[in-house]
Amino acid sequence: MLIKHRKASDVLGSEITPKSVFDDRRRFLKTAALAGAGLAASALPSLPAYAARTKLEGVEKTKWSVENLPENDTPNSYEDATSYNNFYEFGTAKGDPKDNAQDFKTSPWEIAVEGACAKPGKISFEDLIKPTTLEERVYRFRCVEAWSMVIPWVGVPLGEVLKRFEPTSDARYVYFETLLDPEQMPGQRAPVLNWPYKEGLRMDEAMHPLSILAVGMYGEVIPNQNGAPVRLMVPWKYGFKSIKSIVKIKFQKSMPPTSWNEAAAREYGFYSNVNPKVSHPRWSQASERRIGEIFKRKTLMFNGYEEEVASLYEGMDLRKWY
Ligand SMILES: Nc1nc2c(c(=O)[nH]1)N[C@H]1C(S)=C(S)[C@@H](COP(=O)(O)O)O[C@H]1N2
Ligand SMILES: [Mo]
Repeated sequence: MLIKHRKASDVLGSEITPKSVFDDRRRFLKTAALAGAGLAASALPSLPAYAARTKLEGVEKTKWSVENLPENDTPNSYEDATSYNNFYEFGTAKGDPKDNAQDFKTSPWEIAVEGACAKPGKISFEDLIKPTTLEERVYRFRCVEAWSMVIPWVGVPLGEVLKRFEPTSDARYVYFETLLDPEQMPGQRAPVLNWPYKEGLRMDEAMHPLSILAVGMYGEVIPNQNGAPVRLMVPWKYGFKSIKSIVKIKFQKSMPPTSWNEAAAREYGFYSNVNPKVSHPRWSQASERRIGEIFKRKTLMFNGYEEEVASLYEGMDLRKWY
């Protein structure tokens, strides 16, 4: 069994918040919102980022584990990674996903896999993590907004999962889709993006060993605000490619539409490789601020994974294919 619910004795004192405080805070937030009151966050009782944190068992270290990180790449705190998020289905402010996604239902969960493959079907969350070992991989994560984090993800190699469905030679691209459920996802009640959120990869990118389906962070299941129960993680691309709460995967011949490309084609291309030499139309991509640090650092080509992935793009004009 891979999932173990944490025993009360495993939980650090600081993580424990009595249910009554949790309920009070939620009531408090609702009331504050209704009253339109702009109250300081410090006035709120503290609440764990994830009410019932669940440990993942049997997570194997990899060559991308924390031991092998370059010295200047220290993982961000759990608090940073789970309270500063982009997940527009739960609101557009960085603190919204943490506040609004706590009751999001992530179990049972199924992903439909279809399109150009010999064995289309459905895969449950449990099936997804069963035959594969869970791997810990500490990856740099770079948002197009020029901030970054270093996060210990737990995931399964995307390519290994895709192979189970036996993609055919028509499978030149893979398309991903997030859940569409305005009842649970308040952000979807307004046309902020073309819902559901969509993303795509070229087949060789999807099969690359660095691409993972992440099911955990910091050794535990992914908190809702980070894309529970399963989200994509492609560390050499800007963060918006790492689509959250995936319910559909489709193999196809043509280049898939992507939400951000549909929203602003000039700003967000299909490839979205981290590239300090190609500016976003509204800001430079040459530097980034690591969350928790004061000074900016230089952005690395392919987010520092150049050695591993540069060959995928040999001969391509990366200004054209941004
Ligand atoms: N479904 C969905 N996936 C999404 C997003 C989103 O709004 N909806 N935002 C993207 C963006 S812009 C970023 S930077 C990352 C943020 O991931 P994090 O909150 O875990 O840091 O998720 C990406 N995946
Ligand atoms: Mo982003």
